[in-house]
Amino acid sequence: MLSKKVEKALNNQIRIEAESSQIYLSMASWAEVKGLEGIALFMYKQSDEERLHMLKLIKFVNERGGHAQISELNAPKIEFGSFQKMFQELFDHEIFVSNSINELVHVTLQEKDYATHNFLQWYVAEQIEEEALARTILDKINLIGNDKGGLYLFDRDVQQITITSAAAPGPLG
Ligand code: OFO
Repeated sequence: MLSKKVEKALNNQIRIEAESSQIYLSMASWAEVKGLEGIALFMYKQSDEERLHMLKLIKFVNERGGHAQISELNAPKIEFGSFQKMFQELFDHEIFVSNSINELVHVTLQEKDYATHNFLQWYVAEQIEEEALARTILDKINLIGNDKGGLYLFDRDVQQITITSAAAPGPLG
């Protein structure tokens, strides 16, 4: 059984994952309109993954006797300026999500809720991967600078990363 405090913190995380999904969906749409196919594919996939992160939390809360609440979300931005800025935003957002997961883990320890603590380890590991991936992409962006041909190759590279990671087991698998 979840304590009220843990339930509230989990519901807050459900909202954050849902908002993350919307932010990446908006990034995907922006990239698609700009003709950045590989980047769009990558962002659509990130968006799907965040939705799965959200669903996994919803199921957990309900299974543990709580009530997962589906709430109103903040609207994401529509314009991202440049793909460089967009990936920086993705990275910053993942750092924000990691901090939020850490806070949540902290609450479970305060409440001595070891079942939820254990469940959240999957998210802790996932955040390490997502931060690393975002960092790798930012490094590539710094390498290409403002080179047009570089952007073409970068877009294809990101597409390749998306296809490769799609072969790996997903969050519900
Ligand atoms: Fe990338 O954030 Fe979910 O966990």
